[in-house]
Amino acid sequence: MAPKLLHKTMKLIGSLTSPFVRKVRIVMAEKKLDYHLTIEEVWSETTTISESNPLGQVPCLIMEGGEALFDSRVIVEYLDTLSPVGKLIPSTGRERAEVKTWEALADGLIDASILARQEKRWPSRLESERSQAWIDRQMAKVQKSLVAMEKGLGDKVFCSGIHLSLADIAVGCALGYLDLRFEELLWRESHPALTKLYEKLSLRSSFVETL
Ligand code: GSF
Repeated sequence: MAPKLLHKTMKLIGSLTSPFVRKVRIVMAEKKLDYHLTIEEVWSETTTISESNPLGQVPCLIMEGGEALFDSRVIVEYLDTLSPVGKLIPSTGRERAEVKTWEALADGLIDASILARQEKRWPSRLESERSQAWIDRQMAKVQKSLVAMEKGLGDKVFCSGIHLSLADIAVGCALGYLDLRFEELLWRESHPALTKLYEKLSLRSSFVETL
């Protein structure tokens, strides 16, 4: 008889607006992996996220045996090993490092934009505690990252290599997050290559289903 554990599905703890959760969900969809999504409001007073992730953040993946994995980079790396379908991270060498650097850049853009947004809007901070210099510092990182991505993509079809990889997914999630929270940046105006990539990615069911 098969052990009972094998019948359980993975549980992803997350929110529908988190770009890091979206990255994980897109990877799940591209790799045709089954999971159960549990919505957690990490900013609410009653959140229990720290029982699974002491850092108090989503995404957090609860594997079939009950062990927790975080953060999103660790989760997607693990998921990519679960099935040979649509390999998203090259296994060795420069190609692997290149994809992971794209991911670091895209995640870093999101981190900076979240820091800027919290500085501006976090309700637990007094108006006098908000620093425009800090917001500007973070938004400069966002702008520089966009410029670097545009240049890195150039006239290629994908960010790295000749197939869809985690690099494209991570970049797509970063651009989608700017659309959601920083519409006023109008990033498309000066980034035609990224615009084209994003249009193409947006047609994939993995992106449509997680918008
Ligand atoms: C970042 C996760 C994160 O910032 C990762 O998983 O890649 N490096 C981590 N999660 C946010 C939600 S979101 O804005 O995507 C989060 O859970 N924030 C709550 C907090 O207290 O930081």
